[in-house]
Amino acid sequence: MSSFFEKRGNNALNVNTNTQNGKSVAIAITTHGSDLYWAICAIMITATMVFVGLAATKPRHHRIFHYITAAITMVAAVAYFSMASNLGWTPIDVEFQRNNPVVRGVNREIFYVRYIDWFITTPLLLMDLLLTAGMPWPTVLFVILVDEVMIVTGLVGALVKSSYKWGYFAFGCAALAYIVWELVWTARKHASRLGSDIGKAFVSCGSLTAFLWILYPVAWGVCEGGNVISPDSEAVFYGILDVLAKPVFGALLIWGHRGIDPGRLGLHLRDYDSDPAVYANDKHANDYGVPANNTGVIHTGVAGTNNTTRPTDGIVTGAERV
Ligand code: RET
Repeated sequence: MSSFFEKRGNNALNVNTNTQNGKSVAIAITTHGSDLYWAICAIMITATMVFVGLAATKPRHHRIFHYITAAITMVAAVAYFSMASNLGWTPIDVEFQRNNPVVRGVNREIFYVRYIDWFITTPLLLMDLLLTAGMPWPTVLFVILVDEVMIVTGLVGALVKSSYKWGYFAFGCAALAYIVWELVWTARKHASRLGSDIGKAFVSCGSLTAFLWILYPVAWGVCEGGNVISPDSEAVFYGILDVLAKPVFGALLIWGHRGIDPGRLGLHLRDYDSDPAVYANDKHANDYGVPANNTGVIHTGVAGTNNTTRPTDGIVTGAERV
């Protein structure tokens, strides 16, 4: 009976061992770390299903924040699956060799898959926030670019053995300082001018983000950088941060958006039946209450008149078209 349960236990470290491409790693996760990564993988999958399920309860032009947030937890689920399986890492020689048995050895397991996750998901988190604040797209693009610099410098620094890793770390911290400034100052002011409900939604999610994001370089400093805490403790540190920064942040954001029409944020989105590309040449257009336009020309109208997308709610009704 006991062997039955042993066989069903977490076997990941036996299957995917600490030897990769002919090189072994000394400082690596144990089954405890792997178990925690499995648990967080399950949280990410559940959160994704909840966010997609909630999206289905909304009209299509009200789903943008559900979709962005679900994409974030979906990508994280794959990253956590990899780490739980003891995959997605490479052995890197440590700069500081320690006597503490949990971090003793010449090289450490560096999970590069973490950075692939962040490279995809941190821009999405920023989009969630900056779109909530109604920021202009050039600002959104620039902040995202700076964010990509932050993640890539973190990855390269983690893969470097010498003290030069701290040079990359410094670039990453400068990038983070700029992002935090944009969030807590520029975007916060912008959001509050769009209405007190938008301002409130932004401040709760923005302050959680600013606080959590500042802790990531601290984790990096004691894990990939300084080799101070064990890979199992690394799992706990990054794990707590990631759960708060993704599913908890996502739930707060979606809740904050419950009474906010995306049109108020400048997001004028169309549903299928209000998309000129769909109905323009459709002989059944009248069935949807839309006059057929067999010229294929899309009449966008003039802002402020009746035949355009209303700036207030982003919905175009049949009566307003053509
Ligand atoms: C690194 C190291 C280089 C310096 C800095 C970093 C910051 C990373 C951050 C990551 C945020 C990740 C999130 C993941 C969500 O699950 C790359 C650790 C400043 C802020 C929010």
